[in-house]
Amino acid sequence: MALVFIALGSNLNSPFLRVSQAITDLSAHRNLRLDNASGLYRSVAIGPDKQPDYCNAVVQVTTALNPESLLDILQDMECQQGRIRAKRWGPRTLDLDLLLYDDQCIESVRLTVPHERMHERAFVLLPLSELTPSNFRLKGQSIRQLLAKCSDRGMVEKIDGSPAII
Ligand code: A4P
Ligand code: MG
Repeated sequence: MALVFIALGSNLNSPFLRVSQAITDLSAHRNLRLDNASGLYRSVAIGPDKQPDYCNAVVQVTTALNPESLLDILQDMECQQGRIRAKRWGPRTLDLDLLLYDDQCIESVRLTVPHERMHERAFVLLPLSELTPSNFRLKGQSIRQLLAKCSDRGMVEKIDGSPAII
């Protein structure tokens, strides 16, 4: 069994409902066990043009699936929620990224794990910090250290308004 972290993002067609529904769908999948889910975050979009704000979250899942099979499932779920891949970093109904798969480093045509940009994005690091132990390290650094260097640190807030504990 592998311990996996998945990032969820949406900024079209009721983003908060999209992300909540995706968490429900992940928990209902017979090949996945949802162990934990972060709260929901509102974040200013990083990317081209002016885009609506995102809803972001991270979940922790246990699975016997290999990384590529898991990616198949995530991409199916994105399609079911009506995602059309128009342009890179463009607005989307649902984006599901495989952040971490145990402590594996994967470089294949379809997959880069750990996710290439996760260490520099507060909209990933803040929800992830709810689920990881205090000794968690990425690229040798704690989430607090990584967040101090994030350009979007001030553009991410937890939905219930409570400050993220970090
Ligand atoms: N791929 C490679 N590695 C992975 C991985 N670890 N997990 C490949 C998932 N997919 C991975 O992805 C393009 C290809 O990446 C896939 O075919 C897969 O084989 P995509 O989802 O079609 O395209 P994308 O999401 O537009 O590209 P990318 O590079 O994944 O974008 P990011 O880095 O995920 O950024 N701003 C805010 N506030 N919140 C957001 O959630 N998200 C993005 C997307 C931009 N700005 C944002 C947010
Ligand atoms: Mg993606």
